Amino acid sequence: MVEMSSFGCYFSGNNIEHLPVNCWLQGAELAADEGRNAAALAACRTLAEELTELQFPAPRILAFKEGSSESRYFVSRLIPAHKDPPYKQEANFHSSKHLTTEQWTKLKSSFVHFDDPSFCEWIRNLKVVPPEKRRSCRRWDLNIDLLGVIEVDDMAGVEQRQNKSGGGKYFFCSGGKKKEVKKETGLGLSFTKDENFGEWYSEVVVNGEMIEYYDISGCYILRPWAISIWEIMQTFFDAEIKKMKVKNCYFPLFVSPGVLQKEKDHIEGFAPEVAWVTKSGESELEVPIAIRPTSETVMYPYYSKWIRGHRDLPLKLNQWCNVVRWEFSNPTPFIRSREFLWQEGHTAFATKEEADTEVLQILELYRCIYEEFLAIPVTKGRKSELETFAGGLYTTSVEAFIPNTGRGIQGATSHCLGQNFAKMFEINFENEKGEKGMVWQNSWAYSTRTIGVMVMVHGDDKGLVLPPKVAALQLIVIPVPYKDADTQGIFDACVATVATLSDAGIRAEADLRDNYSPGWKYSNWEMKGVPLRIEIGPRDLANNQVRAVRRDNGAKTDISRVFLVEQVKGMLDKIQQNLFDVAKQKRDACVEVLKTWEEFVTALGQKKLILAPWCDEEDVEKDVKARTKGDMGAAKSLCTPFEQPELPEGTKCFASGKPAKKWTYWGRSY
Ligand code: 86X
Repeated sequence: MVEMSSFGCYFSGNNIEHLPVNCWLQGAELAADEGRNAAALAACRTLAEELTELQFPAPRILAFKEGSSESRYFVSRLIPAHKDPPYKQEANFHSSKHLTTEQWTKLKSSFVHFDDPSFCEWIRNLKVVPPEKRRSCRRWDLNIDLLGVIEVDDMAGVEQRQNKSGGGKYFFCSGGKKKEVKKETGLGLSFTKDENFGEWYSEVVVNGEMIEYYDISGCYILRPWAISIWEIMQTFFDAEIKKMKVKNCYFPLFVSPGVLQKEKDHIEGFAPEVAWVTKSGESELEVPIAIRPTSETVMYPYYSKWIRGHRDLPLKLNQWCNVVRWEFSNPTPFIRSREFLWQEGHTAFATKEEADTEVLQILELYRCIYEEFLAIPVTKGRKSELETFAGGLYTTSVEAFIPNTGRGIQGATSHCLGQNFAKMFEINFENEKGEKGMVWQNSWAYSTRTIGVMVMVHGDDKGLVLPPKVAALQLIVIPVPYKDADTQGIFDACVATVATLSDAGIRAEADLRDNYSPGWKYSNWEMKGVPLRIEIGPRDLANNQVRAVRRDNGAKTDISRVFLVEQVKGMLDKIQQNLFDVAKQKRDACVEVLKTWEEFVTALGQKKLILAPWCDEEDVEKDVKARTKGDMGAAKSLCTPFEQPELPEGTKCFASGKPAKKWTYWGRSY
């Protein structure tokens, strides 16, 4: 069986002489490289043959391993998931610069997206047959040593889709989704959270003034509304780690290639995501320079230099910085962006015990950020072997869940690296007795992804919903003047209300703009997610009261100005708690505790967060991934929660039937 959900072939016409050859050749190398890719290549090739019946010139074919960075790149460039302006959604292969504008336009316009399920099904079911049965390849010579050729059982479904118009055609098959046509519904959002979550999210983050799209795919402008949330979390976390004697520092953004590749195991698999600087002005750099995707290789050579004896330990450094990972799949603001902000902590200890302790202390801070600040329930636990950071010993994480999509999302990670990096980077020390030892290291990070999870969990059809603890503005005061009522008096009351609340440490402002109606302002601040709105109209003025409206549940309360501060504080606390409670209720409603494969498959189809007994074997997890592969992405283990339900003697693994060792959360994830 050829396993792939993404393959492509490009049929070059005579009209395009200078194809991005490097790129196709790279495909060829890949194909020659591995049996599976060769099969994929052959599938493309046979398809090309069948579809064109030799009416086109020899095709150039690319074949990629499913899920590889190359294939993701390929998909994302030719079927952009990126929500960029159309002119930015261009494939940008290495040699595409050799194409003239016309050639490029032609290439683009000859591109066809195939996502018909029967077509995908067919291509996935192609079988590899031994070389002796191989058909003559006629003039499809590609200088590739094929390991096998595909026998086509049934082309019926495909024939109808042949393109007989001549000229170049590009075919593509993926689990891609059809983009829905955006419907304008006037004010507010054009999509509801339930109907079209993806579009809803994109619209909310923009209309809520959190982000602005940028002219580079996968990069977003973080507007003050988002940054202020980041800063509030940062203030908390920074103070907490300082209590733990962690010091802040800053290492350079750039990484030399030698250093980057030093830790091979760790870099392997990530390499396609590394972004490089190759030029200064017009001249090529002698040695290209990488941009940090994470800073292990940047920092650890200096740990080696700075750590000599036990008195240099522990070394606890943190940096607040940006990192770049050139992702190819479905970029999503905050959730998966090519540049993001994070803190990365890197610590070194004399003993494993100290390292172990810190891993959990940091994890607790991450729980706190999610649960206490962002009002998002998370599960603390340990990652499976397959999901553990390659360079580390064990990985712990806080895991959140998005009920609407039924996907888990890793909230933050705290790794114990063991002594692997110490070995690689020679981070040694001498203990009290003069004996040589290697340090034990940890690393931990949380990123601006936190903000995306918050939007996804709490946002509603009116826009963002910000938990009071992280909202830049906790309360907005809106004057509601009425005809010939005392407008000045109302405005004065608004200003006074803000002053009173600000003095009490509440982040409040009045919206006194005279070019917007109160109604427009209500919607605007609802879109931005301000937790509490205070309206002051003539009646309120007369009664020395204000009207408070909660963003989370719309509840309206009249508050006497005498008790303003206590009442508002109480309401903000209630909102914070309610957001958490509702989120937890929704998440818990999605949890399905089960024991068999059949139940697992059903639950997965119902977007559940699955808790199942597992034998904890890597191959079994691989098998689960393989067996659940499809358009929605495979299921994987999310974490093994530290809080384990009882596991009765004799319980079997849901996937392998072997004796279960633990309860583990499973699901699709971001
Ligand atoms: C893994 C591991 C680790 C420090 C953390 O999770 C906490 C903070 N780092 C990060 N990781 C990579 O190592 C990595 C490496 C390269 Cl070269 C890359 F391009 C992408 C990566 N993504 C994740």
